[in-house]
Amino acid sequence: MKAPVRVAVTGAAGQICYSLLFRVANGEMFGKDQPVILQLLEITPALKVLEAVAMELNDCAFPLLHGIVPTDSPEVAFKDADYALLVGAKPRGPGMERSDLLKDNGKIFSALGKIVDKVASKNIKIVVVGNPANTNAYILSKNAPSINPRNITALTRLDHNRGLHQLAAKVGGKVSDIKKMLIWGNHSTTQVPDITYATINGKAAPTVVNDDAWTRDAFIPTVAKRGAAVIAARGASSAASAANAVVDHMRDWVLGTAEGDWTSMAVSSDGSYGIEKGLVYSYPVICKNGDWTIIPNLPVNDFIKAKMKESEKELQEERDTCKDLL
Ligand code: NAX
Repeated sequence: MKAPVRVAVTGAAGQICYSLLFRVANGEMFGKDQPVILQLLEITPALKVLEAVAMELNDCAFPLLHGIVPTDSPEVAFKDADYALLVGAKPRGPGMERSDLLKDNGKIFSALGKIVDKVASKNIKIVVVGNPANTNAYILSKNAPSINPRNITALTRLDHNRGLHQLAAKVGGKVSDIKKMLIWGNHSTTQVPDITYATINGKAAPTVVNDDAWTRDAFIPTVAKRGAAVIAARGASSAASAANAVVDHMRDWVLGTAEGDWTSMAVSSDGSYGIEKGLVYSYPVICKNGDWTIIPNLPVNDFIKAKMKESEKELQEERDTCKDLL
């Protein structure tokens, strides 16, 4: 049996974590031979609910779950953590401007960054889920200078998975027939879902779809605004599908992407595709041996390029709003 890995999870008593934690404890994220210790962080008023989550986790009797540490102390939650799933964030309240949300959540992530820098494993792999996810990851990275920025990512896998479903539904196929879906940019409505390189049973998706107007006017906005559509239908934001995407993101990063496919991850830009270096931007990546590589030199058409720039601009604006936290 392998030694257990320590997984810090924030917002652990919230909606997403109520799906996520059980799947991590069941071996779906790190493999069926990898025990885990869950180090669960919540704010103090949510500790009672967190205790109940811990009780339920224990009552599942997962063989791979070697320990649970529920706490309201970030120092305890991140101590020696090998992985971090950063879900906890403040939701946007009534009358709150996007810039207020940015600043409030930015404060959470700058504080967490300093603590990660101090107490976590130097090889920690982090995925940020709490919104605005890309900019929160950027802020955390700037406040954790001893952690390689390559190890601090943000979640766009839910958008990627939403794209797979929309494309499969359009052609009456299965999601498993599709490879090389792609989300560029920010996890926001400026994201750029792109099927240019996708294949369906090995055939070029744009040729199979044969409907550029659908791709431009239906596919892109439907995927980009799917979060709002779920809120409108459910009265709460996506939870189980977000948890599933976190599992997919981390599993692929740690255990590798499938042969012949890639995935979408928001990672620290190396300047690829003309995007400002250091911004946390969603790219197509392959993962191998616990590391990711951006797919280089894809030919990008002018329509997509313009949209990629818009998303970059939004990320630059978000970053500038939070300058005092960097
Ligand atoms: P919930 O409000 O159900 O849960 C959030 C939890 O975080 C709460 O229990 C709260 O007490 C806790 N929390 C707040 N501040 C904290 C702090 N400083 N330290 C530790 N815990 C803290 O929200 P949920 O539905 O679970 O969503 C969580 C976040 O995910 C939100 O920011 C949401 O916007 C974001 N999402 C991101 C997605 C993505 O694809 N990147 C998709 C789904 C989701 O919208």
